[in-house]
Amino acid sequence: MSDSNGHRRHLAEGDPDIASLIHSEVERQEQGLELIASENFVSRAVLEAMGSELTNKYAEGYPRRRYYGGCEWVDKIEQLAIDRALELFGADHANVQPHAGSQANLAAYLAVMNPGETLMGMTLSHGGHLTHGSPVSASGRLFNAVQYGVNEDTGLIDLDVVRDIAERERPKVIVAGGSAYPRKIDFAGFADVARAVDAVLMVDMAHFAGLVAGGVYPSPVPHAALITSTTHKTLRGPRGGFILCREELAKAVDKQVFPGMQGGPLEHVIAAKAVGFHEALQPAFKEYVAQVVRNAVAMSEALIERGYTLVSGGTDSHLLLVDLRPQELTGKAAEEALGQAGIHVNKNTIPGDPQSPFVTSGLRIGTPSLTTRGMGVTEMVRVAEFIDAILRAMDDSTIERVERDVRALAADFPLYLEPASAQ
Ligand code: DSN
Repeated sequence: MSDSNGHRRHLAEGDPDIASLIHSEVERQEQGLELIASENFVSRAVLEAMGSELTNKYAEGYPRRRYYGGCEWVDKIEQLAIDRALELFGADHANVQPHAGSQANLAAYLAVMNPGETLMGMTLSHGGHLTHGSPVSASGRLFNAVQYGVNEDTGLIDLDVVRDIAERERPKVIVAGGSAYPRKIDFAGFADVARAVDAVLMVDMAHFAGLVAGGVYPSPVPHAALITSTTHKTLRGPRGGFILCREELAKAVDKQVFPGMQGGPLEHVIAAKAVGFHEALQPAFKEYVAQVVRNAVAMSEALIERGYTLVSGGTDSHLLLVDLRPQELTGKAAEEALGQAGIHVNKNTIPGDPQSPFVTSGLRIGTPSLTTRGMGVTEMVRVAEFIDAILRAMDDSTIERVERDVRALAADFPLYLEPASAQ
């Protein structure tokens, strides 16, 4: 089999244990159906850049302003990543060094506010993110975190409520964006609220960055002074983060990433980010993200037809959130049963969830990964049928039957285990 292991023969010889475990994980990805909304499958080009010798290089500082010698090539690589990020999103300034989204968020906050000042973000249980002020994250410990949520009846952000909270709390930073909000966010409306209370608007576009890049989701760039993101979700680059900002914040952002938050940048990952940005600049990427959204809508409709309730009634992005309360199921039980059949989703709290975050009443389902494999609307309807069959029966024989169907469908859309020359 000419699979990814064929590209890792040194690892197979030097450390067969790790090589074999990686191979098993590649097989899991290949043979299952990946519906975790924050995941995707990178190209071999991204994998090669990430696995390159650039990992050997220390390059603290920024292109042409480093604290180490020998940075002439990594300077060019990092500059290309910056230039491509700017071309893709049209911002004034980009910092491509954050190791992940959490570091990007903390650095962005610290660029415009001090510990103890007020940070306002969407609560995790309503679709926000840990780093938007959750008490268990550094963002909730360093800052005076206040939270807004969605309307529990509609599942939608109510900007009048956001404005009321902002007027009462007078936050220094307002964060828009989240990890389980299926609808488009009104960035212009958030900017109005921020302006009214003299706050800085920051948009965390990690989940929908690819959709923004491909023009199927509104861009926050005209509205937010600070934008943070990861590169590995809908954007389909390597695991990592980046920050975009207006020119007047450029110095502060760079200073808070390095030396504020991090030491040596991961230049191998930055090279892979550059490759991912390059891929996202190609016309085919626009078609890809348009299909991601069509697939999410198709999956929503197929689930609604089968009697499921979706938070906000559907989606206009890459993800949907199923409220399992009418089925009297928990997210935990559903995630486990689907996982046994090779359908990978994650349990997720829904607005007003009576269950704990370890149990939950919801499932978050995303279409970026299956769309990367080339699946379309027809396959989404089949996957909805698989999900429905399992959630209705929740028994071993149904799980075994669906697992066979899952494997057959996955085999029709090969990923990494085909000959390298075919990709
Ligand atoms: N943990 C990611 C997600 O799954 O949405 C966000 O960082």
